[in-house]
Amino acid sequence: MSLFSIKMRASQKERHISGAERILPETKLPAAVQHLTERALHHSLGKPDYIQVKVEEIEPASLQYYPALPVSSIMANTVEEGKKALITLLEKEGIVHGASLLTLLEKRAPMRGAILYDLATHTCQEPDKERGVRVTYMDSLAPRPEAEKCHFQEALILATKTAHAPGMIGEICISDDPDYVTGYYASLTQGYVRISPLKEHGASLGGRIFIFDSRLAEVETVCTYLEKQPVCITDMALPPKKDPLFYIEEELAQLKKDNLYRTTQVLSAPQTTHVYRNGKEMLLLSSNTYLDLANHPKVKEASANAVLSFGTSSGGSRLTTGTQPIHEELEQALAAFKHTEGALVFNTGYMTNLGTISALSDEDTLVFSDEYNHASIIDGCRLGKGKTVVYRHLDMKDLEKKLKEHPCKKGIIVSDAVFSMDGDILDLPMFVRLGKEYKMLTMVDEAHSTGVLGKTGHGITEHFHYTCQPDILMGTLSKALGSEGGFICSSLPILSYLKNKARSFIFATAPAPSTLAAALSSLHVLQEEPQRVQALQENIRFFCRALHNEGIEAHSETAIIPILIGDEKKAVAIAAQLQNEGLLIPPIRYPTVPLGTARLRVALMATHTQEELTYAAKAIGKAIQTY
Ligand code: WAQ
Ligand code: MG
Repeated sequence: MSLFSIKMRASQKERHISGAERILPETKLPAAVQHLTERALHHSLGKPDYIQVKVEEIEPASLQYYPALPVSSIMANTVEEGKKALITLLEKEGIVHGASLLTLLEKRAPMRGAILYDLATHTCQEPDKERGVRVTYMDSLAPRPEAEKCHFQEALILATKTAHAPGMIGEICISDDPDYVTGYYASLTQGYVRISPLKEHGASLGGRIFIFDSRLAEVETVCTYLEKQPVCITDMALPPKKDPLFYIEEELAQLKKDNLYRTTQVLSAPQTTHVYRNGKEMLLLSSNTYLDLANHPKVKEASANAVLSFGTSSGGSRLTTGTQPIHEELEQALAAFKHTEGALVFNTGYMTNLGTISALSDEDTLVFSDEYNHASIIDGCRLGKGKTVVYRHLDMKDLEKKLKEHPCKKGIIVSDAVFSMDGDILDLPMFVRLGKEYKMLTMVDEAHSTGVLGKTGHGITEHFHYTCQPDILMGTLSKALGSEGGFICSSLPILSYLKNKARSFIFATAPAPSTLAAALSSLHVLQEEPQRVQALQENIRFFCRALHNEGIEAHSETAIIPILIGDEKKAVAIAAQLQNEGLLIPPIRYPTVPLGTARLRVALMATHTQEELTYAAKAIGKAIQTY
């Protein structure tokens, strides 16, 4: 069987980014080339502009096999202690001037290879002083985590090969990775001794010293072995595992450092314009209950009555025992409201998008998705088997360009009707036209347009005077409709398809009757009290004007009025000050919006008064000036 050595090296101009090597049979070569290339392309140091992949055949008979050195660890409290431990290990080897050897590392770094220190003459013998000696042609038979560089395993392979070099006494190693403070001493007599820490966090100091004795072997022999001899390590310890909580805590600490840490906060009182936080009354300016129906007497009564008539749970999936009369009644009402053949209700808006898009996106499908689409759309695309093409936000020219560039057997174009963090509106006529022209299914998420857009709140199709209709209208029951859940309004074949294929529909207990009764009642209220929609639209105009009077840029035709702040920390501080003044407007940050575009996301209700909105605009103006 032929064996090959494969080496990858990625660099950026003068800077080394990453490197790796393997010794593999021919059959594994193509996968390894692909893998190493991918690894080179996705390195935390950035994209390389030069990737070298070198493949050479090696003589199987020349390959030497060694078991990995036995591994042990020394945990020190300080770098000082770590270095002392290292010096003690060197003394056991008969090397008494360990401390001065260590200063050699500082003097010589950075080097790509190692210092070759001769114990007999106390001199450095590496032929290329600037580069040092580089150990190559090594690998292990044991499985390794392929995703990223594992410092420990790569070091153990190198250390085991090096320890078997003729005349070798031992090796000292400190990583040049600023965040990797664990180093080691390795020799045949003492094994691989990990020592942590050997340097301070953030220090770029790193290097290796190979200590050999020229009385036992000539420099040339050592170098030839290190640089040319293929070695395979036969058995290898898995990387020592950290306590699983370590990774959780590390990630949380990072979020806090980046001002991206979030917590939940209790609001007591129903979701309406005034709520209580920590016993203090606050004006709620960020709720999605745009028509203030979650606390409407009729809606509450309908929900309570549903509990009394049908109990507290639907008790099963819609396809087994979970369909009650209210499920079908609501679906009929939604279909009538959106002028479609039918409707299908899901437990949440998130599950609606997740289940619908993933069900429609099979291997042959391309999904074209606006870059600012809601996370539930993005996750639906990720879960689907098809590929996703992202087009620029609301840019129908870019969408058309991408439709041309990516011909496909089947396709879906999906967009929010009103974008949840920007409040801007889709150009539906153009969107539907492109869908027809390119034979794509069109899907529009009406989470923030139902009850908000159109003279009577029917949403985006009413907004565009019923001149066009996408194939699939998705919506939520949890926003203007004051309840909880999501729905699809569409044609009967599409709905039957979803009933059979959308896993978030099939494998979930159907929403409770009380939830659906609330939504159904909200739909009735919306139709009986269209003035709510007009009041909301008037509030939107009024509040944008009030903000302008405070010198704040704000435009919106929807209930969502973003006030751009930019910096995450600043957005958090401004929101905190507003909270002190009795205004509840949480800051919206990455990953909900792109980094550096943190914002206050004001969401209005039909029932906010003009006095309240004037007060809020003034307080926002003042807070922005303070920070
Ligand atoms: N041959 C000789 N020297 C090398 C080589 C090589 N193939 N690769 C790196 N060096 C030298 C070079 O001077 C680097 O600056 C230095 O070693 C450190 O290299 O058990 O990550 O790749 O968890 O940063 C130790 C793991 C990790 C301890 C070592 O080394 C553990 C590490 P790095
Ligand atoms: Mg390194």
